[in-house]
Amino acid sequence: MTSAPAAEFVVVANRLPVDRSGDDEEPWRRSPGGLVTALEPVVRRSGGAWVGWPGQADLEVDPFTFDGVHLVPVALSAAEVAQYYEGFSNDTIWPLYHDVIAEPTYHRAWWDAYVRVNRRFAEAAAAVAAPGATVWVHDYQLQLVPRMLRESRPDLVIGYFHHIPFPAYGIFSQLPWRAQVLEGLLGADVVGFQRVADAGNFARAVRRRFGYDTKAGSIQVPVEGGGTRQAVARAYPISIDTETYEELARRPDIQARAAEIRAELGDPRYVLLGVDRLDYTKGIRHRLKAVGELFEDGRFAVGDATLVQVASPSRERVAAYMQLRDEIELSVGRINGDHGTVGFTPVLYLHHSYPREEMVALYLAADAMLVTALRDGMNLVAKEYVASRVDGRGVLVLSEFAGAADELTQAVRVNPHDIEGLKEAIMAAVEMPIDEQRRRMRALRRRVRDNDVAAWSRRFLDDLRRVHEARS
Ligand code: GDG
Repeated sequence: MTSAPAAEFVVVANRLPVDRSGDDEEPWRRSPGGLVTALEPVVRRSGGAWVGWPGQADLEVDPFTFDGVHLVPVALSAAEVAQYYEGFSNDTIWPLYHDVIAEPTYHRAWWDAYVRVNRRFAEAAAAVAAPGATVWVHDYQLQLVPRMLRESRPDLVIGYFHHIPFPAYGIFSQLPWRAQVLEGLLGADVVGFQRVADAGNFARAVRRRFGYDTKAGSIQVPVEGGGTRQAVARAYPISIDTETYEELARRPDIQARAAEIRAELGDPRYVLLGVDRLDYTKGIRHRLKAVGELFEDGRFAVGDATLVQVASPSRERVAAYMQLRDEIELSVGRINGDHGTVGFTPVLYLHHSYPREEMVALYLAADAMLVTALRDGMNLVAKEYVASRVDGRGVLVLSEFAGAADELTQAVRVNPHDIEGLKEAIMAAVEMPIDEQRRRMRALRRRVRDNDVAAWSRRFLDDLRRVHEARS
């Protein structure tokens, strides 16, 4: 590996902000996504670096610069992808932290791989960080990195942001390696969460497990040789690049596409929309059940309503995801078989990914957006829908178990487990008078505009600086 320049700001995330393109001339392309949009400008401005996996097993690539950002690839073998990523990250931590909606699998070999890979990320970050640099570690795949970094590089300012929920101690304590994970996270100066409740769960777990003093999110962590160091656990609700969504939604071609989508659907009275990674946390089955029953009960008839469900392919080699896909496809087939006609499809199910332009056209075409997550760190789709409704119309139906519910209080709130309640909420959404739609949408849009992703990263990094300054 060529040696990397010393960076003042380093992002460490499971994935690099680029994907392999398959094109020899330009082998990398920028991967879409909110995190990349938020952090790339900060990394670029500071001449910083981004440490992450390039997304393919056994791909060894030297550090390189892309669009002014120094990228440091961390290679994973096929066995490590299976054990650290698909195994421990996505089949142990993911279900456990989403309140055991699916049963977590505990394998000691997966844990060993997780420790090994976390160490590799920590070493790569330590090698590229300048003296006293700020390192921002992201998400549940890398919970051990903050402590590993602090041990090897006590000079660094270390932040960690947790994108998914942090569960109550009664659930978290199942984890055989709970103490190591808490210690890992406590290596950070600031541990950021989506919701106040997540930060509270973390602080309580630390208190229960280690008996450390935790007051108002400030945790006193003992240091070697005596005394304590402050770590802060606080909520920083993540957001989107609001302006980009507004710009896309104002484009005449995208508005025309939205009209075309409605026409292609056969101009149903109501278009309902779901957009999710195909994941058991998203409540897709509950949503389908509710919509299916509305047809069953005769509250929707032929031509009344079409649910467009985009379910982008995700984690397809993990057994729980294969099973979920089968269940969803069975359910879609049943609803369409029972209630469809030659010219009318009650549920249009799309197991693909789409370009962002098409997503915005879908947002604009939908009378109601159904976000029925059983548990979700934030749910950016809810915010994207709101940002895209430059016409001030449309209704967001939002699960109270999504982090976004804390902020988007003008949405129609649902408990997705309550199928009757969900059906009523869908009917209320499609029948909502325009005036009320506008009133609610105005408040929702203000919220998403005032708290965009740039404000989110600023808030986090300002706090990180403050905590560090208070220490030195
Ligand atoms: C995790 C947490 C937290 C989806 N399908 C397509 C597509 N998407 C985009 C959406 C949105 C993103 O993917 C999904 O973000 P979410 O927040 O809704 O959910 P997760 O992927 O589970 O994300 C979550 C998030 O991290 C950030 O902290 O909010 O709680 O689980 O941006 O638009 N984008 C395109 N085509 C698709 O087919 N272009």
